[in-house]
Amino acid sequence: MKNETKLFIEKIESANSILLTAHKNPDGDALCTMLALYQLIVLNYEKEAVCIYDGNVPEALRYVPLRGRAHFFAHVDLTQPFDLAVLLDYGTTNNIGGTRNALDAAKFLVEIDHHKNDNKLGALCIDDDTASATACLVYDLMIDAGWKYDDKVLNLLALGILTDTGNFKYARDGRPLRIMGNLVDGGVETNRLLELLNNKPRKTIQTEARVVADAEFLYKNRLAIAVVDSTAYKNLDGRGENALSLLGQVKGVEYIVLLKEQKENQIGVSLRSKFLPVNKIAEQLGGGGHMYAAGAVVHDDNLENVKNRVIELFKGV
Ligand SMILES: [Mn+2]
Repeated sequence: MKNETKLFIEKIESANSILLTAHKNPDGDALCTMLALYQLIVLNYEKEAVCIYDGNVPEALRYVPLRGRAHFFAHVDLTQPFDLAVLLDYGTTNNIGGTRNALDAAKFLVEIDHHKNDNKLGALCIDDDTASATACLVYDLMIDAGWKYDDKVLNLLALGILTDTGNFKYARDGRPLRIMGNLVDGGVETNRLLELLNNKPRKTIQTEARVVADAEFLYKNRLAIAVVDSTAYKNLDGRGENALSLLGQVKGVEYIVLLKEQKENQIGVSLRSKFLPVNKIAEQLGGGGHMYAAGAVVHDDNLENVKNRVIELFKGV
């Protein structure tokens, strides 16, 4: 057993109170690995843990196992410091949000993450920035620790992998596929999980379709750029993955940009690429991410300004 695993187990065993959280506006990997770890703690240590998040959980994740165990942080009494806190899949401190105070107050903080991060918060870091999903790290941890698990754990880990790799499109190596092989052998039904995620509100799909219909194509149609204005943004569920995916299916398109008017003076930029990295472009906008999927949040109240800036950054691609 790895030393990190041993230390983590010691901390779980000695803790009287445990807090679990992940990045704000949790995606499938963030929410599902938090809930999987919750269930592993319940099954193996007969202890309760408190799962909290900031922001919104996408509607598409409404029916994931144990969804009801994750609470909006402001609805939970966090006044007493927790003995142990675990922060999953957070990337950078900017992504933590309202759960930060409870993490800072905790007596011991463990982080489990697959993002590149030079400013780590955890006293114990179970990190691997080459992993395709945090779910892979929790799976490895579970095996290394010899923890018992149930179907909920396996399904949650499978959901984390499926969502974070875009159904393996963004798998960085063979590990997520090998883990999924084990999960399927353990009883996970991938078709059932993919159907479970088909739970978006009608207005979301219709908004995404409209956004795609109004997209512009630049640089010999290699760059597709689409805009979600503030009214349409209210209908979005998550990051507008469908719009990004549809635009990526257009012949000749290599880069896809989605600009989202999230609130006053805040424009979200999602970047996707088929061949060349886009994380450098995201960094130039103050964000970051993976080679083929990155993003940024730009503080500007003029959508056209941001759009022109992004178009300029793609010049010469
Ligand atoms: Mn992730």
